[in-house]
Amino acid sequence: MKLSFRWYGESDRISLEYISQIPNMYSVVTAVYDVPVGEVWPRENIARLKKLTEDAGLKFEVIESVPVHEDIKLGLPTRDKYIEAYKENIRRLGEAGVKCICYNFMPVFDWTRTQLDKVAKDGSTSLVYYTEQLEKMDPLNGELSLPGWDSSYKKEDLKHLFEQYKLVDEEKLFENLKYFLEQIIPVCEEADVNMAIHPDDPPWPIFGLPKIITNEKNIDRFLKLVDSKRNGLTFCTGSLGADPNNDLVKMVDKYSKMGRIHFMHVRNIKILNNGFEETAHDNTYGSLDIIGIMRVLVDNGFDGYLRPDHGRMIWGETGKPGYGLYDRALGASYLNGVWEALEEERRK
Ligand code: DNO
Repeated sequence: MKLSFRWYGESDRISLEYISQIPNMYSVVTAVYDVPVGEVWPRENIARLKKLTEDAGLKFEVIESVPVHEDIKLGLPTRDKYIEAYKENIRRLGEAGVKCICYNFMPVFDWTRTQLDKVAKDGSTSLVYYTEQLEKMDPLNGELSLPGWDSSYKKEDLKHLFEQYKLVDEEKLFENLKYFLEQIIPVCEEADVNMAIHPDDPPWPIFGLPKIITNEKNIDRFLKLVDSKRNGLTFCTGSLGADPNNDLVKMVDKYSKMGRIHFMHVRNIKILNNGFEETAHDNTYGSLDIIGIMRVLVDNGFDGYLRPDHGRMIWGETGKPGYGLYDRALGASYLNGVWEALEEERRK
């Protein structure tokens, strides 16, 4: 596995130097952030990110994300121009040596939590999702601010978007995803780039919007939409793991054997009756079998990218919810240690 770490570009408070000091760190995971969704990324911006990364001794091989324009998800006639721009981004990133592009196909919202700073007994804070809090949230009242949330939407645009999504159910969303994949995957073959879809987080419909990358059955269907290795997954344990019906070890085993996992997001969560709480990465802190997941990856010779996912805020750190340095670095080190131990065990 290639250990990697998300970096939000030059405005990130966490320096590339710090990231490179985490043992065994291989690649950054980053993106061009100052270009609106649906537009082509200037070559200079890509080259700059690459240079900064490589100067710090890290690889520039994973992009998270190239966001998909809503018109593509909605299947509007205007989608073709946005798909053309997407293809151009794939080509440009491929030219710059990028091997893996993470993206998602979630309507309107990226990942959703109901509270960003839930204090635990030890004084750390983390992101949580409680059903009763979600029920009180109204995405149309103009006050909602979520971590994965495009804050450039105006209240009116949002209303319109929600109206448009009334015509899009799961079937339609699958159809629109297929249309998109059929056009971009051939470009990926030429550009030597793997696409890695991020599951829906949480893996169930919220605010009446459809969700499709949620469980094994739907992921099987997704992989067949275009049956090419280039059409693969970001397997996010915390997202899929929020549904206790998802057998993560089985799924990781199956999809890594198929060579369809290009990117692993590993984190732990504690599943509750009314939602879930993000915890430290360590096996005993949450409900997920992190060691079991790592074991099948080692057994199957996984050589894709793997990153610690959201960290808690600890040691007084402040910053982007889920994306501080300290707890993610602990997570990286923990995952690296588990990996080394499992590999060692296998060699004996
Ligand atoms: C959350 C992330 C997601 C992910 C996108 C991929 O922390 O895992 O925001 O980057 O869904 O497009």
